[in-house]
Amino acid sequence: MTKKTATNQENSKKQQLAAHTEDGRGQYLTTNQGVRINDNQNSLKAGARGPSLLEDFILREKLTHFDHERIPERVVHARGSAAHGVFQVYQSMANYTKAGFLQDASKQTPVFVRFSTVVGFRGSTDLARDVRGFAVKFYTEEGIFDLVGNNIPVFFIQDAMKFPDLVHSIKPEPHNEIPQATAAHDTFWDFVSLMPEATHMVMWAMSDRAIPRSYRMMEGFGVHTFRFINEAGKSTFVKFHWKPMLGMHAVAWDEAQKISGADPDFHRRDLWEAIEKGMYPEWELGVQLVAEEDEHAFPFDLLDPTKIIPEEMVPVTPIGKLTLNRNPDNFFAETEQVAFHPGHIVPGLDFTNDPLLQGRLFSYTDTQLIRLGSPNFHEIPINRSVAPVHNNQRDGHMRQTINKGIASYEPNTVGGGCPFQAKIAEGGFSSYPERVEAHKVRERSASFSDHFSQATLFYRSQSKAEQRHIIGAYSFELGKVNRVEIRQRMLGILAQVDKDLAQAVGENLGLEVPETPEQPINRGVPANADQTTYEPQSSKPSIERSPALSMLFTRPKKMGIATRKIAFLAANGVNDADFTQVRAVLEENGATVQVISPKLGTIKTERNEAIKVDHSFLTASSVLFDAIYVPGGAASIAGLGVESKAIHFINEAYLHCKPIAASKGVGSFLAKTALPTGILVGEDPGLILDEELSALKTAFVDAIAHHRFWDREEARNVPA
Ligand code: HDD
Repeated sequence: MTKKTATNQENSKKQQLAAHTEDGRGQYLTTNQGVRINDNQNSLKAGARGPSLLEDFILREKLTHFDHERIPERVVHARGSAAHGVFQVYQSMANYTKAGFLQDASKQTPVFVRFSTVVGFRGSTDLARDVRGFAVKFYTEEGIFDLVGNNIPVFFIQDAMKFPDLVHSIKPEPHNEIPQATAAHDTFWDFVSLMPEATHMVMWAMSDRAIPRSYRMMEGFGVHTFRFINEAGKSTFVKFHWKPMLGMHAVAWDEAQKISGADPDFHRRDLWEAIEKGMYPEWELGVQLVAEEDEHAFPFDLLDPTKIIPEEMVPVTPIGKLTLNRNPDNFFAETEQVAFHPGHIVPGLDFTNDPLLQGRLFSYTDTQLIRLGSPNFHEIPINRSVAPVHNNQRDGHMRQTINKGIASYEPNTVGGGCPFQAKIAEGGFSSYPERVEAHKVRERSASFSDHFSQATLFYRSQSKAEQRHIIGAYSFELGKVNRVEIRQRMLGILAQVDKDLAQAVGENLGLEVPETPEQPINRGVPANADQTTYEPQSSKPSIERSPALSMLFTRPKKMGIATRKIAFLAANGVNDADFTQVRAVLEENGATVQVISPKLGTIKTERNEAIKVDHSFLTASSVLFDAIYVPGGAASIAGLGVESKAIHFINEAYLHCKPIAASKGVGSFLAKTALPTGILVGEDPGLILDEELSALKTAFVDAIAHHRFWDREEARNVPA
């Protein structure tokens, strides 16, 4: 992440939004009709103790507007956070696409990006185990392009026909609206245990990808195969990837659950604060390109959204950079009212026949009509194109545009034939003339029926720690399922993916995995179909291992500790050198230090300097920090030693495999914690407990950059 000057943030979209931005500072309070208000405290009454009068237009207007403040939340992805930014391509992509925003390396295209969870309601927690939405609106000079993706590169289902079933199964159960923001209940696992095509995506959702440390530290994917179209009309298949410059990092599952209590806005706050500090989050846009003639060169179908193209088969080429550099001014006006749509594309891009994508092309406009209430949702400032909009669409609720002239049809002569169609050479959009010759059928292509091999590839490509977390996640989620037959059916599916995985989960659930498990039955079959044609086909993964699938094997482009949050545990009498020197080195590296003490206010150092306390142990929790440091100072150590929450703080950070540093002389306090002593400390590079100050500083910065020391999980036995 880099610090940028404000001038980089000036762009056509910002100027457009400025015309719609209101600022009440230094202004009179008025009604919506512009009448200045003299009394905003009392309604109009017949006598001070008398009845209120219907005539009170000020009260009526205020209450009516308030009564109508809420709009329906998104049926999925209801909870989200967004930011403005820019996208810049590295070099012209003209060989593959004529899209204007991908031609010129000096051009910055304004963007608005919304991240979201999928299942929870608007007020739910950020740290749910869930897929994250990663939706990017490009305000290009040729119109709006929305890349409406997720942080997982595949989807649960292969056909949009199943989307309402999937969502109904994962949302809270309909009779009592329990549980909130989680898949861990009977209906979801009932559904996916009957639909083997979900197996691959469920595996990703049980991995650490589903509990990211930050929106800034996760990947994004366009999921479907799209098309690039160049000036000559040639098509190339393309899959889109967003790669975070900070690398990918997760929290521990136990930690995620505790963050949900301590700070349900954890991801929202993190994104907001990073941008406010000028530490702008960045991603590279990467593409996997497949020539048109290679459409059938893979052992899976490019149109099947439950499949990836392993990066080892087709590399991801970085083509540009996304930088988020400005927080929204108003959550509702921008983040809530933004309307994404995979069907918003510009010349140079086109769709494929992926049946999930095809269904999405209908669903997103339809949903905005109920959510935003009018076909004029494109006129809401955040949704407006910066390319000029001229057409003969007219009227409707809340129409903003004042269309001049009498010709609202085409062709016409009374309006001089305007607005007129654009030739392709003038930027007119034309669909790729793909040849299609087929019977009209409701069918699933046989090339979509390998449901397990990529799930196996994913599981086998994970590190030991990541596999342990996947086993833990299945055990947790299925442990919340009440019907044993559903758990058992899921074990049957897992046995198709990896026997050891099924065995480990089965053991935690107290269930047997049969020696030769039966092939799971696909229940997602039409009434008249031949069941055998829908049976899941097991085939060998096309490659044995894909290191790119592991978060831990994938190194960040920018290693470092910028924007990490470090807790300093200190009380009166803290050692000056320890405190100031370690704080200085962390802050120089872009990290944020917060001082946690038994009480709020200030503490005094050994040399009587005052230090502001950021949180007492009452409002702070170790789960909100990336690493912990305990400076020396006899009185400070004694003060912490009588604070059970300080001891718990350390134990919990240790449990969650975080870096912990303590200066020399802190031993009496550490002895009260569950940290290992002596030789065991040396075996854990995340524990820096007995170093001189200069060595401590270097080792601590390295440890924070490493993020987590998951190996600790194997041996630990921590009372936290
Ligand atoms: Fe969807 C929202 C991503 C399949 C129907 N979807 C929505 C958002 C994201 C995605 C990121 C939130 C956008 C925002 O921030 O406003 N959806 C995906 C991905 C999918 C996918 C990556 C599979 C590859 N979605 C999908 C299908 C359908 C929908 C198959 C229906 C046929 N999605 C919707 C929706 C939403 C939506 C109901 C809810 C709110 C909205 O559109 O604007 O129309």
